[in-house]
Amino acid sequence: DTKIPWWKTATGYQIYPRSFADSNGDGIGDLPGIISKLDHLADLGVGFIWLCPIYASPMRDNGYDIADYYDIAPEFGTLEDFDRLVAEARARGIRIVMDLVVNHCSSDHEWFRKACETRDCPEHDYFYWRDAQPDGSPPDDQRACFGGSAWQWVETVGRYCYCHFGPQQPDLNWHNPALRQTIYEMMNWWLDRGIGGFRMDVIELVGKDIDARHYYEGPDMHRFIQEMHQACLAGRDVMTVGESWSVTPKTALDYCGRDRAELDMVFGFNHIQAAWDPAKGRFGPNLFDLRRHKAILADWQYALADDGWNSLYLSNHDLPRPVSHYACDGEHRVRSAKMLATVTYLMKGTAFVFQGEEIGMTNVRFERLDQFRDIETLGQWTEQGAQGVSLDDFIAGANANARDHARTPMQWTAEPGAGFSGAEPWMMLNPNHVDINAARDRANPEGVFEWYRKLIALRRSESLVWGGAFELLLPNHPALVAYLRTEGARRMLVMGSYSGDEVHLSAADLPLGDWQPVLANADGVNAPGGDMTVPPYFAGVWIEEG
Ligand code: TEU
Ligand code: CA
Repeated sequence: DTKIPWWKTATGYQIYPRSFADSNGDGIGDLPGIISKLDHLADLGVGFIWLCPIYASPMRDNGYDIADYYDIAPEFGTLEDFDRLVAEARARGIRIVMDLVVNHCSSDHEWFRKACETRDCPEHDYFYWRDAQPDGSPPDDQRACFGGSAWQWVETVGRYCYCHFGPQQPDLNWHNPALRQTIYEMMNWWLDRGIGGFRMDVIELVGKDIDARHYYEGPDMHRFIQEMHQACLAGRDVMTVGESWSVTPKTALDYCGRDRAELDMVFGFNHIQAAWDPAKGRFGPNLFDLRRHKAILADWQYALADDGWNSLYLSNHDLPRPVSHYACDGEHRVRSAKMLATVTYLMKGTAFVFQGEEIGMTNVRFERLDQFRDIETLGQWTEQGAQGVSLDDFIAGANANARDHARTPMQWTAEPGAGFSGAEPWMMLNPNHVDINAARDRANPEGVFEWYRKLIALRRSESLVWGGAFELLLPNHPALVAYLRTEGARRMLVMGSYSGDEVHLSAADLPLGDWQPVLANADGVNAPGGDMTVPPYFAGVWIEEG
């Protein structure tokens, strides 16, 4: 079917540039490093790269604080390197999707510098300013994501400025029409350079009503996204995916329904947040509940069955490593990695693989505060430590969920430096790179990489994957995820076990069919519809030709 847009059958690969490959021995990954690894991605079969921010930035939040939207951070390279990346990737059939961070910029951006000099310049209104209360305190008690008050006092203009994330990430005032036009111009400049689209950072935060303290999915969000679509996206063959921590299956089509002219997809986080303590967020993990997890994912599948489109992911640069988080990162690591990818990426939607996932990289065992680098981890320790949380408890929470896990350097080889860099990396390497690395995994036909390669090929070749209707099976089973994908008379059955023990199924548990095996990460397992003994972390895929 030629009407299917390229990004529906493609698999994306997310790169966190700082931690991917260092070409010049300064301990920091860079664009030439990425170019040198493009064959790894071409072998994997990916159709696009989501590149985390590479713009000029003081890097307080590793690039999610942009000082110049038209330039590349010097430690990452130059615009020439970027153009070369786009061209070299295209030569391998890979598009470059950029991270668009426009809810906020860096306090080093010249807009903010001007805005702080005087109230009487156009840039002053590019930010949200409010007066102090009579006693000098901030307008309200809103806390910033990375700790402290969300309000930063700027003495030169005698006002507080709203900063949702960190004190050096002032929020941009989307209610200023000139600012919006400036952003659209910048987006068009990158699109004209030949990029494949945008991943839009916290797009749910544009259009907020600061005074009503209505931040997420605020009153003007959809109006602004529609305007952006008209100004930049309409008529271009690009893909867009908006990050939204607040979107639910009920509101998803408001962003990506076909009559909306907004975005192609959203990244939702309902299933991630279900495993967090509502008050403590990621640093207060709750027990993982597979029944709840798969119910949420199934709700998303059903909500976007006929309109809109799902994004499918196991991790990203803000989340722990999936084998450690959901399954087993010890004895059954390889099998776990295959199982998680199988049940996630054969749902209906576009798959996003995060760097290192394709070789089954794991969490780190952090022991000391000085091993963390993330502004969120360090800021939250300041905040929670002051509230009486002990360092041991905090480190336990951070070991479960800190963003740092995703950011340890990519493990290419067993050598010192892991083939990532010849120098001391900007953040610690996981010591297990001696065993877990791309060179070793790729040399093994039973490795994780080879499984991902097959799965990604199946996503491209099998119309059941992009077109088949989804139906969750065994919704109440505590250890198995199973579902059907159906298109006409053909069916695909996907099953994965999240258990470290054997699981027994009887004949009535799964539909009987003429099931032909397509993929299995362990041998000797019966076809569905009969008695089955399911080995630990098993994954299987069967197709019935009908
Ligand atoms: O993340 C949004 C975001 O809100 C979180 O990842 C946040 O850490 C979490 O909700 C609270 O625990 C995006 C980017 O993905 C992230 O890397 C940036 O730090 C953030 O926006 C600010 O740009
Ligand atoms: Ca470098």
